[in-house]
Amino acid sequence: MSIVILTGAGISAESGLGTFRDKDGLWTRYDLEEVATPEGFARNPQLVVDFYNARRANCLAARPNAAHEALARLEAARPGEVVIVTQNVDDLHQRAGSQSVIQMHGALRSALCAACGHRWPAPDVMSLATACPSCGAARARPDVVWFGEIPYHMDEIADRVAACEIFVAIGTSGQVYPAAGLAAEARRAGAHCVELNLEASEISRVFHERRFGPASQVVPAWVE
Ligand code: BJW
Repeated sequence: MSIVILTGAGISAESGLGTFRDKDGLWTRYDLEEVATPEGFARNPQLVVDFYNARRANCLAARPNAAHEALARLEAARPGEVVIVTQNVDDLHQRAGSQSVIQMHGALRSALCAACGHRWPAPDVMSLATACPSCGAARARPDVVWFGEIPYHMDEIADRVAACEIFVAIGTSGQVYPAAGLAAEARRAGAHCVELNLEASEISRVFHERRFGPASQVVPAWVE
């Protein structure tokens, strides 16, 4: 049984990491054009690096919750059958024990050289003066996918979605593409599609089955 699990910010909400579009979400406090676009980074790189340094500090202090842990148990019980495609840049799935995790929007713990594309482990506090270990340029940026950039591993994700029998979306508002289109692709390919979310999302109608409530409750209940 091939199972693809798409996760979004809602799965990490109960670990204390903010979502983006909820009423107290990050995009109510920050202008996404300024902190999550290449143009914003070009205008004010220090603002963007500070934003991600604060997010990284929150992530370091956070712990996986019952939803992350349930997904790790699912994978352990079904070796080779489960892949998590996460939009999240935190590492809570990995810290819960999940091994098959694709981070389509990048990772807070990774730095990217804007000059040569080299990646390396990000320090807890990134600085614009950091030199790339490969080419030496001082063009370090957070290794995250901003609006207008192409998400990572899209070919592998498309293959896994086309081949899956069960597709589950957890804690995502379904407002950001191409992630938001994956459920419809899975359904077209014949998968049974399940939404686990606090409340109905933009794409709820795509799913065969919907369960609403906090991830720490609905995810373990679905897994067990
Ligand atoms: C709970 C809960 C609890 C709360 N329990 N649940 C017009 C139409 C269509 C597309 C476009 C368009 N104009 C532009 C586009 C493209 C654009 C896009 O989609 N824009 C939309 C805003 C319209 N997309 C892009 O630019 C992407 N690239 C692209 O399209 O390239 C072209 C291409 C692609 C593929 C092939 C070829 C070409 C890139 C998108 C990059 C997104 N980046 C961000 C920030 C970077 C990472 C970071 O800083 O963390 O990624 S934006 C932000 O949104 C972040 C997230 O990963 C992403 C998704 O958010 P998510 O996870 O869904 O969070 P929320 O807050 O929206 O929702 C939380 C949900 O949880 C809610 O439903 C709550 O109810 C729920 N919840 N508590 C369970 N306790």
